[in-house]
Amino acid sequence: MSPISNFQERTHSDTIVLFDVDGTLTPARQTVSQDMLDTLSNLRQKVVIGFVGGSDLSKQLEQLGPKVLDNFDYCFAENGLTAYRLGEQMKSQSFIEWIGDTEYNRLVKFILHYIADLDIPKKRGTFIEFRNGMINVSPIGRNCTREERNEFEKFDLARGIRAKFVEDLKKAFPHLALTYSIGGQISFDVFPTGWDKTYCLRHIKQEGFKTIHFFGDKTFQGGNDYEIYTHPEVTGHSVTCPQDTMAILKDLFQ
Ligand code: M1P
Repeated sequence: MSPISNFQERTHSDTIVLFDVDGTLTPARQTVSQDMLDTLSNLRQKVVIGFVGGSDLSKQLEQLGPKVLDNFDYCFAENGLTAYRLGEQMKSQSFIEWIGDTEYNRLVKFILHYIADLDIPKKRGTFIEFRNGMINVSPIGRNCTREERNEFEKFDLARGIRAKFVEDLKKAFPHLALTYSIGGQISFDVFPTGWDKTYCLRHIKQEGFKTIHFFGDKTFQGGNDYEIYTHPEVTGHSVTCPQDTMAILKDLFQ
């Protein structure tokens, strides 16, 4: 069966529904429930579905399951900088090609020095995660345990460590058109301005969908769902948790 005829078998083949991952399809950095998988599988009979997450694909495989490329029509990791359509990888751009090694090395040097000087209760490992479309910076380090992750989130909420870090980076690199996005619990993403979640819309443009729905939990200004949620071609839905996502889907599509 060709991909196009596959889409045309949906009862509303001109509609696509896109989902954020953390806080929308799953609890933050946790795995998807069977209830949600069943809901998505039923929805896929009616419309085209995709997810658009800030994380890289390896984390989405952990959270959404090993069959993620089969269960979604579109898989957009790193805001769509890594993209799959019906299991086939689509062509995309890369952060390192955009920034170049000279500026990248200056950025890394600043970040690692900054973290070394930070007075925070715990530091673990992997302070910078290098991805295709962005870098992810974590003051505690991505190797922390779940408990340490929750502790850091609370600490950061009270002290604004990440917000200050982002302000200092903006001051140090005013000539780089970079966006800093605090989307999760322990880190922030750094990517070229414009490479937010609206980036994924480039990959679906040629399909000519009449309606594009988006579900996300960080839809407030400054949240990493804000740009796509407020995009003029998108019907945005702000949710509080995966149960809320399922309830709205039921209202809209049942
Ligand atoms: O999807 C939201 C964010 O999830 C993770 O954030 P954290 O580890 O801080 O909870 C990261 O993968 C981040 O890139 C992503 O935006």
